[in-house]
Amino acid sequence: MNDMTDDINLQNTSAGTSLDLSNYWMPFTANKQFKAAPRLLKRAKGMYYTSVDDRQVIDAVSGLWCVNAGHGREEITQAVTKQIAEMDYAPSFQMGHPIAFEAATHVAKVMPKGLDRIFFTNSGSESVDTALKIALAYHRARGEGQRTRLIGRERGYHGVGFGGISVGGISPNRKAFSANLIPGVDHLPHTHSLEHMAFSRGQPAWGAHLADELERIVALHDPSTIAAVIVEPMAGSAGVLIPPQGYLQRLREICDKYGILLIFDEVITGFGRLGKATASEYFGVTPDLITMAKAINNASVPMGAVAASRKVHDTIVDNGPGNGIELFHGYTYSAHPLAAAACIATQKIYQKENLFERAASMAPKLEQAIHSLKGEPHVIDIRNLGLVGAIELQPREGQPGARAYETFVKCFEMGVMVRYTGDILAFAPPLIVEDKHIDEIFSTVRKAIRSVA
Ligand code: PXG
Ligand code: PLP
Repeated sequence: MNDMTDDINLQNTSAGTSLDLSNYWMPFTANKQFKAAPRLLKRAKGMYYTSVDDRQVIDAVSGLWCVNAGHGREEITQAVTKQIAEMDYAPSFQMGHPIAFEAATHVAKVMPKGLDRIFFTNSGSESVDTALKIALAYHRARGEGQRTRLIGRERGYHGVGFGGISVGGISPNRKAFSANLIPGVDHLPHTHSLEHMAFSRGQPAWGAHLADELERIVALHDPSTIAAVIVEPMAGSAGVLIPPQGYLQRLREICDKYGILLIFDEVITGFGRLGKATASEYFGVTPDLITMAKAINNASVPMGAVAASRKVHDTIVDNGPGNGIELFHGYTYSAHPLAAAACIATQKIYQKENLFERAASMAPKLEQAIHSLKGEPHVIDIRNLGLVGAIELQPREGQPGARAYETFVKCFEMGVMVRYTGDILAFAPPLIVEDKHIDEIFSTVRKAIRSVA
């Protein structure tokens, strides 16, 4: 019996009267700070969470950028319930089940033309490590096994696997593990500049030239050593960094020139966030591999995937042994039946309700609402693209992140759940959002910003 419990009295816990907060070591959370003043949710429907103290909290960030169809969708509940009763689990190594194939077909249908070979994982982090391994396997299969170098970007977030933090560019995520990051990685500069792009609406006009840094990196290492470049087409996690006009096109050109694979990490941008199925479609730039997760099944059951071009897939599979495994990679839960059932139900909702188009049609409303906060205290930038927005606050002297954290807590107390990173508040409401929800979100955020010193 552990007597180091940290009981807190809360109604409506499954235990009845009290909840012990000590055992659960929370991810990416200030555990001590949180447990001293917890923020707990117990229910969700549509645009709203209900907190354990029975307050309605509007979801301004789709959970964690993932519940794109809104909460509590009946069709998904039914599909998962039916599936668990019918077949709870089936292995995916040397065995298959029909709905895995069906889910892959649904996902392939909304990917850019030609990226229709789908490898399932259980998270964005796993998708990233999978895509990096596929890139290495591709070059090896075509007799260029010396192409091992991977290029990421500063301020990139690619999950928390060793591959993902190595190509990622978020310093606190790398620092404690720096001696053990995978070797042979270089980084492009990030594209964010307040000086040149503060208060831009949509894609900033400045910064396409930053893609040319790839030429410098290629010259330094020699193209024959480079396997892949991985970037988020729009960086979400590091604070909503919107690609300059022409930047992604230029990266594609340089990759093509040197035979380098281009990977778009669409874990956040996939499934309608920018108003198209993918950011690739939105920007008109087609990578060789796309990583996805989150909204693939409305985050109802953990699932991720990598979409590979036929060129990449066929090179690996056709060069493999006739009767042997072509790619030594996969997860126990790849294409888990519950995740696959949820994926199919989710994709049907997106299609039936035209949710990607809906995101595009709501984007101007979000743009207008968020930019109306220009001039509020400490606001040094506001940016937006599709159904994504960010407000950057002036950091408090010697206390980076404190001002945004306090604003985030205030918002939650006032009934809006936002996300913050550093001194940046991020917004990404479910694609079912209506005008009145956007008004509710930003009028509350305005009050919260005014109330924080
Ligand atoms: N790539 C990208 C581009 C992501 O945004 C991952 C990979 C990793 O996915 P998993 O499923 O392993 O977490 C992500 C995840 C935030 C926030 O608010 C963003 C993510 C996760 C948690 C919080 O910035 N993105
Ligand atoms: N560790 C051990 C001991 C295992 O047996 C396995 C899978 O069989 C794993 C890790 C990997 O687990 P997963 O396939 O869920 O990623």
